[in-house]
Amino acid sequence: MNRFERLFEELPHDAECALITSDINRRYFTGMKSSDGTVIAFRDKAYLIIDFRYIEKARASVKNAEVIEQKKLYPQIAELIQKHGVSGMAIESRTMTVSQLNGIRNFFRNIDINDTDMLSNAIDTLRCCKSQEELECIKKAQEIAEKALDDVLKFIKAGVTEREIALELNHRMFLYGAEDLSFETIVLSGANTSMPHGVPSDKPVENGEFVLMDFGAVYNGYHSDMTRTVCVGQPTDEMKEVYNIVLDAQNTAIKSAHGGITGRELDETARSIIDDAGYGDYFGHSLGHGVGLEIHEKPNASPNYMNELNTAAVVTVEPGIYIEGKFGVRIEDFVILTENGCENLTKFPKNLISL
Ligand SMILES: [Mn+2]
Repeated sequence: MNRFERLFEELPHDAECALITSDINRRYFTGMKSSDGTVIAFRDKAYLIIDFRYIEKARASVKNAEVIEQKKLYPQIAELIQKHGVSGMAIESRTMTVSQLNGIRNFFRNIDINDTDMLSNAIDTLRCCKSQEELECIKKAQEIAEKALDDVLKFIKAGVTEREIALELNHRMFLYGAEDLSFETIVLSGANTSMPHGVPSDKPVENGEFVLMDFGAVYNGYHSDMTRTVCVGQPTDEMKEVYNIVLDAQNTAIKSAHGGITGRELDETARSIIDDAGYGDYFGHSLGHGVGLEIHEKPNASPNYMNELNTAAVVTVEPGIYIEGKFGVRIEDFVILTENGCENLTKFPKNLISL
């Protein structure tokens, strides 16, 4: 089954037509990256309407949709709607702007526009289940990130700044084949490590400090995400203690992860260990999130996510403890859930490293 067929399996039986307008989902369905274009999918056929800039590439690469060069978008869509004899069209509620929706309502007056979350939810459900092909890209993205970190550990020493370490990581990831960074690389040191999403500064790393690095590479559209916290010189007993609690929480969550566990349950496996150690108030974010064509996507491993995490979902496991003014520790791997457990896609060691 191709992705369009799977989409209509996921949608209610009376859904006749889906208008896919977001860049990410257009790429998901057609396999082609572009900054513009529209997919219109019917139960028996899908079309990609795309402008002159992309038409050559689209005709050569898009296999599961008929490629049409964009002239006047809405009249072209209207023609297809008429050809397929449908009376309703679902839109991507979560990404379409109000202005786009108004435009569509004004033009397609006789078409029933479904502006609920139905289509966005159905696409999310598909994207939660990674194919072998997608997994290969994610693994490659992770390999690139780990190779970069391997190099950068040799570069980290007292006197080097957070920004310099971040630049080195970025440079190495691009060198090893990243098409982009998953997000702006986070490198923090010393007291700055207590800010989960701090921004790298010109602060030099000092002896006896933690260095926290959260980063990822993009390969063929797919993201990776990992965090390691290392020490320059010797950590204090308190630093070691906190590190080991986070590591224990992280390992326990990975051991508990399997297809069918709810996001809340998975979060709780790690959170209870941090709670029991007396650091519950210092773990102020959720355990993890889905990763794929976007760095943050469904499903979530968080206290608010009551749904089951499906088999073949890719999720991060990233507990942390952050003590304001002192230091923070986060350790992040990401895993693919299987029926009986999970496969850890992150191979980089997690023992506390002193550089
Ligand atoms: Mn993450």
